Amino acid sequence: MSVLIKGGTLVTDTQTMQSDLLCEEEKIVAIAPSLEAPSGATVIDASGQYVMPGGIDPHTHMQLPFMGTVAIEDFYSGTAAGLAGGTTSIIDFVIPEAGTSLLENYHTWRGWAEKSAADYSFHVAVTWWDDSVYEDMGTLVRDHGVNSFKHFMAYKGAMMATDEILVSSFERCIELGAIPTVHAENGDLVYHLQQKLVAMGITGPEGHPLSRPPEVEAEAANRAIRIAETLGAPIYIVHVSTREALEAITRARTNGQRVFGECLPGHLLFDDSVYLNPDWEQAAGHVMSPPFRPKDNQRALWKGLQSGNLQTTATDHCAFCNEQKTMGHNNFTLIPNGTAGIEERMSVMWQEGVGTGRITMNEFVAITSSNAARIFNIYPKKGCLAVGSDADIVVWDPEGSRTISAKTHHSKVDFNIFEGMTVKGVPSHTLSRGRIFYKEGELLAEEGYGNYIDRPPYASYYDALQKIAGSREPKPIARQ
Ligand code: URQ
Ligand code: ZN
Ligand code: ZN
Repeated sequence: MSVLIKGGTLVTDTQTMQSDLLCEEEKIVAIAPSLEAPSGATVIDASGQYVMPGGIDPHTHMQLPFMGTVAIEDFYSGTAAGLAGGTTSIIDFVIPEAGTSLLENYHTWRGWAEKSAADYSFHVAVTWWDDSVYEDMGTLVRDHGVNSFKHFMAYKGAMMATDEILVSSFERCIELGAIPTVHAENGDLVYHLQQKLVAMGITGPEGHPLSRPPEVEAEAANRAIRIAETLGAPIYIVHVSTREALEAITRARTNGQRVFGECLPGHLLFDDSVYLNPDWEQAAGHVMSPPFRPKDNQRALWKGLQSGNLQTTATDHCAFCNEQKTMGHNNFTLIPNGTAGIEERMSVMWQEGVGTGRITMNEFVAITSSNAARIFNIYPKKGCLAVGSDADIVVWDPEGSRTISAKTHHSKVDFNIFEGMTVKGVPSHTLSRGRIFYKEGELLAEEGYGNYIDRPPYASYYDALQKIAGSREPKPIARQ
């Protein structure tokens, strides 16, 4: 199966050039001007279009059991919707209930993801701690291609990681050459404010942002960054939504600390007025955590992307339909938290980023694909246009446009936070490992085509010790 992409302008995170690109057997095999089509090859005329690495969404939650229900998007429909939007890989999350085996949960999620239409990988959440968690993290890194572990500092009583868990897990990440990631909100503060607001009779969606003010994220982000700094761990902060959290990241990075930040298109576009919509469904449909913020935060986040202090965009695609959202009809704390976006991310970031001059096309590729590949150690297999890279490619029509609607999107959810938005800049073709699955408005996704992406550890602490002292694996730190 050969596909020749002719006449396009190749755009990577570092280069822009006129060239043809040939894919064969899942890989990119040639990048050069005026390539001849091998016999039987499919030829895509990319003249007037851009040829870019397929998007990588490093933060999704397909069919997540959460807040008493299950996210409606499954691994097939979610990855298929991603292909329709130009995204060719996702990194989802295994989120064990506290007290349950990380390894067993990993295998459960692997089973769910078998149906994926595009490639996928998993961050594994550390929601509790004992020696078995310590051991399972090692097994996951060594035998299962996991190099990142998630910590929810929010969601008290559910999956909240205490500081003690952060310290133990961050230390273990250092030993293994893995990167810790955090959802940075102070879960104790949120819980306290939620109880206070409900007791005051504030039970509608307007209570959601009031229970999670910017300080709640800023404190947690700074705390996680300082813990990582003290221990010498890298750290990745997911869905950064506030100026203050960005300031903490910027300070640390300026200080030479290895801190990475992610932001979502929703936090770049929407403000907290969405929660004041008199239409309950509209307001509840925007309930996600951290919440959409007062307007000045959006400007700060764009500057974070422009300055390089935020490196990736993701969607946190965690889709609940209107009926599920009504679980919190009388109490906003029970509204399942989450919004969708995997099909919209690339076009929204193109229009609002490149289209406005905020970012260059190369920076667009960096923040929608290559940076995530580099941070999570799958570059240049993913996030790259080079001979030998996976042929995950989006052919981008900068003149094409479409109007976003839940009526026409490919997601299973019946709500879209970008409803009615007309975006200029859309995929004309999306290829996953050399096969065309989206072609000029037609989605051709195939259930089960997606492969699991192994993500190797970074040079681990053990390797360093081995090299320096030739010492054996150090004893695990005695646990309380
Ligand atoms: O917190 C997350 O990232 C998951 C549970 C999705 N929900 C959300 O509101 N962001
Ligand atoms: Zn989160
Ligand atoms: Zn999430």
